[in-house]
Order: sequence, then C-alpha cells, then structure tokens
Amino acid sequence: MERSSFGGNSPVYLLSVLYGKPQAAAHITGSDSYPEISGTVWFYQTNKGVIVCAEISGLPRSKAPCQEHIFGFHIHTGSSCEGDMADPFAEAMSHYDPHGCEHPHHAGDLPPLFGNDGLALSLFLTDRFSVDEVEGRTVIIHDHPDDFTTQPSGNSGTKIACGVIERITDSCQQYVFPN
Ligand SMILES: [Cu+2]
Ligand SMILES: [Zn+2]
Repeated sequence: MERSSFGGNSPVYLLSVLYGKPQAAAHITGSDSYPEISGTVWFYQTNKGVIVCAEISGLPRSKAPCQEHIFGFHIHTGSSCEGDMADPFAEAMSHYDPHGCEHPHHAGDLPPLFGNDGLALSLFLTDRFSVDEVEGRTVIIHDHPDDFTTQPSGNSGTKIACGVIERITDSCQQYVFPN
C-alpha cells in the first residue's frame, strides 16, 4: 500500500533550493524620480526551471481602497541601467525575447509585483530561461500593471527601477535565508 497520496512519484520540493545559494542576483535601485526604491531579485536554478524571489521596498504607495499599486516586472535584453531624461533606463532595451514571441510570451515576462504600502515580495517558478541565459541582462520594474495583452510590452508604462543580473561568486554574500 502507498504511504501517501503522492503515489509512486517522488514529490518535488522545489522550495528547498532556497536554503542554498542563489546563482545570481540583481540589486534594484530606483530612477532619479523614485530614489526610495531598493531591493534584490534572486535567481535559483532548479531542474524544473528558475525560482525567482524578489523583495522590493520604497515603491509608490497607496492605501486607498481599490487603488493598490501593481507594477509591471520584466527581464529586459540590455545589460545596462543607463539612460537619459526621457527614459532613465533606456539601455535596458526591450523584453528579453530569444525566441521571437509576442508579449506576454517573451521569456522575460514575469508576474507583476503587487504593492503593499510600498513593499513587494514575490516568489515564482519560470522555465522560460536558465540563470545562465539571463546573467548580465536587466530586471525592470514599471509604474503601471502589465495588461498581458498590448504589444510589445503590456502597456506597463515608465521604467521606475532597474538592476543588472549578476552571477554570485562571493561566498560571504548574504542570501535570502542566511544562516
Ligand atoms: Cu519591462
Ligand atoms: Zn513582454
């Protein structure tokens, strides 16, 4: 008789990877207009895809009922968070899209961040890329929700924060669950 409802298949415990070391991280900073935004996006490679964990503070706040902020969240192709007055992170370029897909099927299209009085925490799995493929690219947070329909980028508005995805090599680096 089976010991559990999992039957003969081994259960998958993806979250246990969070006790280990992420392969890469992006340190997020806001644009000149959003200097309070800061945080980290961590990338953990698993054999089912990449677990992405984002913790971001200093986002635009709203406590008004029915007006909670939602922020578009993507990996962009570019390797720099430089820009100009019109677009502070112009060099991040467009959504990471190695397979020529339409939005929201770009590899870099991620679940949006839900604001909680300026704080967002998100953790999800995606098998659209490996950590190796996105290393050196950029994570972008937008000021509007992604509508997951409009081309080419979901009408998610201005880029308000950015970070370059960097491989973690420093063994003293602090992780999500430091011991
Ligand atoms: Cu974007
Ligand atoms: Zn997209």
